[in-house]
Amino acid sequence: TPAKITCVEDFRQLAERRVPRMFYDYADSGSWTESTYRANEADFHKIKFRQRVAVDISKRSLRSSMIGIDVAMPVAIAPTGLTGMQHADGEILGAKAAERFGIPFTLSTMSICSIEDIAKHTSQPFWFQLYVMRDRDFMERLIDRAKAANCSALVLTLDLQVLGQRHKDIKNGLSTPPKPTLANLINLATKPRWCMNMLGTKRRSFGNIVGHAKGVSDLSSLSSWTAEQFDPALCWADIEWIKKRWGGKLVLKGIMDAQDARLAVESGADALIVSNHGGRQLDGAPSSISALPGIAQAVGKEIEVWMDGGIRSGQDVIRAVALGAKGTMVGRAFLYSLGAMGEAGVYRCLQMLANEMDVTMGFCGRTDIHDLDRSILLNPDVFD
Ligand code: HOC
Repeated sequence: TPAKITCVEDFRQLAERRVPRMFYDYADSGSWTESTYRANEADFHKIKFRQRVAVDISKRSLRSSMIGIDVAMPVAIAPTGLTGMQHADGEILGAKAAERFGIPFTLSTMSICSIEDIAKHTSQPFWFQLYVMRDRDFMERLIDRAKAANCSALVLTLDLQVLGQRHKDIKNGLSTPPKPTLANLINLATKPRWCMNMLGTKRRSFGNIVGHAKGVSDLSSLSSWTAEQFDPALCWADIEWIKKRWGGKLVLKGIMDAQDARLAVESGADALIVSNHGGRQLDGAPSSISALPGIAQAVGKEIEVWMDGGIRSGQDVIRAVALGAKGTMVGRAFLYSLGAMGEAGVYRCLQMLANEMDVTMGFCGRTDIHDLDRSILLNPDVFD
């Protein structure tokens, strides 16, 4: 029951019960063998803390900043596709919970609720995630809409120019909304709460690309649309163009290599995100946390280095910060809590992460998130 939820894994299990199979699987899967997806989570457990005692830890603070924006803890909600299918109006609910908690929310281009929906339901600036598409006019329109909505950062995804195959999505016949097949109807009959919520909203297909991607609803039309639209010729010159056109804070997502990290620094971006897209793209790539130290070292203090992928607790955030991340992003922890309990679930999940971070920091004998570095770990060189 919701009262017994004490960790992200509990949210995952509840979401699995409450969210229709195809959307739960969409959130909870990786590409091909899912080895990278699994490594993202497993590698965090290879990092061991140094427990310290008899240090005055009575006053502790997690407050930090990400690209100059004050945050209650160094965690932002990651951009996730089809979020409004985990729970009706999911992006709006996630943005509201993040705003209430004091952390940034990132809206995906492939969201159900639109940029304008989020702007209407929040009062703080949120972040917008963009892909590089062949249709530059469409990109410009999206950028202009994000500007008009007062978004305070553009998060540019660089690792989805081709699509990693996700077996479960194909097998489930992923579509939004679900097609009324017998299998889907049987599954939906076991999800009355989700159905009731969904009946109460009109937001059931892609809010940002509507009008541009006519007829895109199921996996095959979505895959063809992304294959047509997402520009495989993307190169660093495009990033320069986007930076100019946007004119605000720019964050590059999907950096897994120290050489690319240097190019990201040279591009003038404000931050980069060490990310393998939650193990959903290049299966066989290393886990994000194992790639973080090398990239952090290559970048130094020139721009902020963040990471995402595999964070399932506040302890994982502390591990990432210790290994050089100025910020982190959570995708699945957000989706599980949203699917399980809507806005209240997301808020509770953020509280849980903060509490785990706070206590872990105390066990390490530190009182301020800014004082965390490799010295709080027993094996800081585990991924060197
Ligand atoms: C067929 C889905 O980044 C993800 C998102 C959105 C991808 C759009 C194409 O699922 O990893």
